[in-house]
Amino acid sequence: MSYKYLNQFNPFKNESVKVMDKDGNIINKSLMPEVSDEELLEAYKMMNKSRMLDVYQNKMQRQGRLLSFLTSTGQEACEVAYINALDKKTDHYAPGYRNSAAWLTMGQEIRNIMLYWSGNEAGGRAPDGVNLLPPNIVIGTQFSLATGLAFAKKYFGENGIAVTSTGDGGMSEGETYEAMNFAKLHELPIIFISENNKWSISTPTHEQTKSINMAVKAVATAIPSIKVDGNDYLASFGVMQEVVQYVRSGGGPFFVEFDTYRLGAHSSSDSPDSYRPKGEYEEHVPYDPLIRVKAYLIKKGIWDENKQTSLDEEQTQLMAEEFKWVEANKNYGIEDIFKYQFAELEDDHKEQLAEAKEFFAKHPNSIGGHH
Ligand SMILES: Cc1ncc(C[n+]2csc(CCOP(=O)(O)OP(=O)(O)O)c2C)c(N)n1
Ligand SMILES: [Mg+2]
Repeated sequence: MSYKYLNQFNPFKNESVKVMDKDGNIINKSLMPEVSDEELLEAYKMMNKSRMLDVYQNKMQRQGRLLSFLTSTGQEACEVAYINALDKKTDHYAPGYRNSAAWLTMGQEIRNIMLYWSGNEAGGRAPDGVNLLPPNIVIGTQFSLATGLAFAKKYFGENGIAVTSTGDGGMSEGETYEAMNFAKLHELPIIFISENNKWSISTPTHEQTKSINMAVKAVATAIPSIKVDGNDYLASFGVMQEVVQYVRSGGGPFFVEFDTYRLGAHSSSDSPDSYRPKGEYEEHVPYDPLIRVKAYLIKKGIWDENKQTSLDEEQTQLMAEEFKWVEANKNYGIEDIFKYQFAELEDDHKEQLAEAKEFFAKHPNSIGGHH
């Protein structure tokens, strides 16, 4: 099979796939993927939806109406692209925690995401028929879970593939290597992704690994890899389409590094101003993936500022409606915190449950409610 991207970019030379420049001009015509203007517009609207979700949740969190949450701001292009390249009926996605753009693209509901960040675990569950696992907060676990899914798919002779993603920090975690090693040993149908956003909370990438990039880390497991400009939707989508084809046709695992940048804080409880070098954020703002696709669509004559304003308003309105539902439905019975771990509660759990009931009976409006 001849490839446009695979085998053409050497991770050891730190080569990276790019199609568009930061102003939305196509700089590598031969690398342009097959995507219609309509499909690109849909992808852009999804990226924008994720951004509006982040903006809205941030406001709610600052008002004390949402617990801590993590944004995809700056990373929307690769997240929407890698999900759009899948067959959502047969493929499964095991995410981390900073993946709301990918969750939305899979078909997760806005209210579930908001519910999850309100402290209600039920929000981690995807609607029936959506092959999305709950967020994984413990770094690395999603690589093992996806490997298990891929193993099952191969074992049962199904056509689907598994996809999973972690950050740059996640690539320094033992579990990610273990999962990749096992997946390659069994030639499983799986795509491992690292969204390299240059930070692991307050640790810059260069302080947690000496590797020149994340893509080379796959090489020791014999998994082929590629590095892509993750802020370039067209490059990300094109590469993913080929990678999906490679894996689905029995090639075994593949690893993709998306070169991106965390434009926001690590979480809503963190202030990057205390550790991010002065000027770094400003340097990255022009590379915002939304600006790039928007500029491209405007040049094509299918987008303009009026349409943007209406879209922002419409999506923000949607967030407000969903959040209204969440505020009315977020609380759950205290028993829910205890009842899923053991068939029968242990004595100390019974004591804790009684104590919690007493506390909330006395303080029904305590901050966080039944979180
Ligand atoms: C196994 C494990 N160790 C430590 C943590 C604490 N922790 C939460 S986020 C984070 C940084 C992860 O950085 P990265 O993988 O680059 O993902 P990003 O947040 O940048 O998307 C750490 C160390 C954790 N959640 N799980
Ligand atoms: Mg990171």
